[in-house]
Amino acid sequence: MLFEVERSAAKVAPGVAHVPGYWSTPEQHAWVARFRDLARRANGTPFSMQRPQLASGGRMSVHMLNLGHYFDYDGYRYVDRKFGHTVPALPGALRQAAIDAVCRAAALAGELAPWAESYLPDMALVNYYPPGAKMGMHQDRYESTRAPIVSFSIGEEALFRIGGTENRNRPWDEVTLASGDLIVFGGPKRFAFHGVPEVRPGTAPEGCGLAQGRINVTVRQVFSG
Ligand SMILES: O=C(O)CCC(=O)C(=O)O
Repeated sequence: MLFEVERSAAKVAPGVAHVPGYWSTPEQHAWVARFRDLARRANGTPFSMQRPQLASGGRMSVHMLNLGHYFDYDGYRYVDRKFGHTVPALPGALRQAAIDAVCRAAALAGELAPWAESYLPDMALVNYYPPGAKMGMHQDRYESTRAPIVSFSIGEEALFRIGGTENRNRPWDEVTLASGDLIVFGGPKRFAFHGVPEVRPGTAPEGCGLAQGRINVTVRQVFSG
């Protein structure tokens, strides 16, 4: 890049806060190692990292690993067990990282403040974007609480798009999510349509643990505590 554009923590929209560089490079590296290990352990179970089959018949281009609860596309609901296997646990450190992240985000977007004291995440979705993968505009609407979605990114830069709650159309806000960035959305944007139309090849920073592609982790509170 010829010019570095300064990126600072900001309120993107009511209920949406972005904190660039929230995780340091060593933290990103450690999380990538942890997610790889969790994915390896889930191999051979119904919860192995997989590209979900959509109702339309196609498969998503993103590979997903569910922790804490499993979002079953066969029924569009969260489950804890399948075929006699239990969903891999949500690591305590990830749960705590998400709680801390909501506090940080609430300082930027006051609409998130009610959750700073009460957020009890119980699920994480680890998304791996191989080169060329993207995610269409969708709502996260199968959780039974209105708790914010906490999203951590590692690896290649992505364009994150967040619009309204009615449909997939404009107007929307766009934010570049770089390695280590945090974005939290809740309050009036909790059920906003959002997606990732573009991941920028070759932008993963050295030392983050990923040579190519991108990991995004969304931490959620599916059930009330
Ligand atoms: O990859 C991202 O930044 C967004 C992921 C997402 O929208 C989701 O997991 O629902």
